[in-house]
Amino acid sequence: MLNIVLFGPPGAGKGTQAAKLTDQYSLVHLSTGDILRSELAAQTKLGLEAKRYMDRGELVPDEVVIGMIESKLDQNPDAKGFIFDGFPRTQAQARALDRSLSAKKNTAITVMLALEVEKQELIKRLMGRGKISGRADDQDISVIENRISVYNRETSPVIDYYDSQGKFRAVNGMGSIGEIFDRLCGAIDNL
Ligand code: B4P
Repeated sequence: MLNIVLFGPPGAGKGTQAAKLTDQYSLVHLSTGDILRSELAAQTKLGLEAKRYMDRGELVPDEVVIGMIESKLDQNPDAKGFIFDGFPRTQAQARALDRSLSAKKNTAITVMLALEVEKQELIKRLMGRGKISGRADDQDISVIENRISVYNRETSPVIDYYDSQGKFRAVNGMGSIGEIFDRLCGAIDNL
């Protein structure tokens, strides 16, 4: 199986590139952000609970997102591989993902592809999306700044977790969507 962790700060292009990689490599795309937003749209208890964190730019508790990913692994018995977009965001999530992939699928993460983007570009992209998406967390500069701080403090240590396993690859996330996609495919095809 080809199992990719697509990593990077908010606005790095994870969701954008994950959709293209899913088509290219016939993978199942699992985005915790998308799952949480669909729970919220359906007004489920989980979605309403998660909204309190998302609107402030904070991480939703580990046990909530780990449970969501585990049920998605169960719902995709025939997957050729997975692309994890926005997950794991903490080392506890990374450890849980390793355990679940091993126990449920007898497989492991193949590679972590980490998109690197300058902070001013992240803010520009997120504010741009906020104008059309209606997402509360994309429309307020202080929430965007908090998401980037939370990433630096709580999420970036996940790089060390995969680096220690020899699975971390940095990818330049500046430039056009097509250029970045070509870089990601190059990194995968070179594995
Ligand atoms: P996510 O939905 O994962 O949101 P994100 O990181 O902001 O989005 P992404 O990185 O995918 O967006 P993209 O760059 O593609 O998370 C939202 C919230 O959910 C979190 O803050 C947290 O509260 C919660 N959450 C999610 N997962 C969690 C977890 N595992 N644990 C705890 N909490 C969790 O796109 C951004 C914009 O840039 C788009 O408009 C796009 O069109 C544009 N863009 C992309 N590439 C571009 C390029 N090359 N040039 C110009 N624009 C580009």
